Amino acid sequence: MIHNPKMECMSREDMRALQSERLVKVVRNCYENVPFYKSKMDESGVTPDDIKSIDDITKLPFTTKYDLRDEYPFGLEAVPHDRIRRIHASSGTTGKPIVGTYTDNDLKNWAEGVARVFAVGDIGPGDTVQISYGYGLFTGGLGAHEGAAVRGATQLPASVGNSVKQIMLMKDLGTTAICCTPSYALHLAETIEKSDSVKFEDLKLRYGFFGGEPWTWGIRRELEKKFHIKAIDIYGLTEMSGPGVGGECQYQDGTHVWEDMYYPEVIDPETLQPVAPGEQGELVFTSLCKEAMPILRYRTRDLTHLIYEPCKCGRTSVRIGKILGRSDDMLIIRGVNVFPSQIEAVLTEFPVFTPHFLINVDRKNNEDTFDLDVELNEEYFSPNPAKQMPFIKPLYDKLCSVTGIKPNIHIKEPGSIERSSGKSTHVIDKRTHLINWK
Ligand code: DLL
Repeated sequence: MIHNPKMECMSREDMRALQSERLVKVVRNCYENVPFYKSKMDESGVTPDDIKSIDDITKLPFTTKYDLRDEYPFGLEAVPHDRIRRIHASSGTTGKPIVGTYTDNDLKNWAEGVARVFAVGDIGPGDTVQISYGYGLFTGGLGAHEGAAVRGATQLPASVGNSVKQIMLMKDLGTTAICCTPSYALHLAETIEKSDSVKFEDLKLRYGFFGGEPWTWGIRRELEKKFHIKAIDIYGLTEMSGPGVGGECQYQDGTHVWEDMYYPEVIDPETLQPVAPGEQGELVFTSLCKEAMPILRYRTRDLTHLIYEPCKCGRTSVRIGKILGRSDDMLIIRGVNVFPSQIEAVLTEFPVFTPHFLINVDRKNNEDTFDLDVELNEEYFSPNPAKQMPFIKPLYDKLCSVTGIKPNIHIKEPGSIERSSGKSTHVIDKRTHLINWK
């Protein structure tokens, strides 16, 4: 069902008018209340009076992760601090985290965005939503929690970890929807496969709402088949609120963006100009309703494309295609660009392998090395290299043709590649320590 037909099915014309009205307001608010935006706009020679409609958005300067770090913790706050009701933070790999602050209204809008995604699975009273995203500074746990509350569902705040207990609760408490990262869902599926007391047939699961990291169609197929569910992609980022900036509908053909709240653009990361409609580039978001910490033209570093064709579900919003990865995740190996999601897509085409993998990149004798650890499923595994060869060859050929580089493939024992309960790490790049910072 559609949670908010007025907003989700609004005509494009009315949506543009609403976005224009909201953009004009948010830009003025930023200019008048956040010194950071005032100086950025002054530097680029743009004033609030130049922004008359959503079409003027390209006149505005971008905001980057570095700006948020520089303004840590509250430099982007646009309301008196006593109006802040919640603070979250995303864990960066280095340095200070990115802080997200919320007024009452911001929390309400955030929960509304998540509720719209849950409504795709008709989640409501009578449903038990097991929230196996981390609770804490990460937005996944509490974000999904509040969205389930808006839908009137029973919230089961399981958080991450303790997988044996997770599957026991799933069975005993009659969980009907599970929310976690797709990599953790894979791990939960494995835990069930190994369990004597819980079987997939015992579960009442109908839906999975998976996000927080890129995942491929191969993983979707695997999760849907094993759990007997429909797997829905939920997208979001701390800077815009958290999960629920958008989500897939039942047709699973792109992620609907809740455009009344978050305005998406795709730009060429080199020229910073908008790409042609439908072309791949970097996703940029402007928050249209956020009070505590409005953000103008935030460069997400997520690489994707926008889909403008109307969707069969009746929602009129723009959709984003599957996220290829963040530009930060892109590896350059022997001069070739490779995304972990490409490796995952290839690997999941071969049912003899588990979907778990680890890419090891290093530099030896001035040349990049590319080693890929993969696991054969239990029934195919043998420690004898001669017996592994027939499985390696087709995978090797496909990886060479898709990525253009030759990997050294290593077969590992089933279950030996580390599993993650949150966002997964697929890459160890030892070359970074070779960078000369001087
Ligand atoms: O990951 C919010 C979230 C939690 C979304 C749970 C969905 C579910 P951050 O920690 O700030 O927030 O990370 C945001 O994660 O820019 C993407 O790179 C990635 N990401 C989030 N959802 C998806 C998705 C949360 N569905 C960053 N597909 C984003 C691909 C995703 N990547």
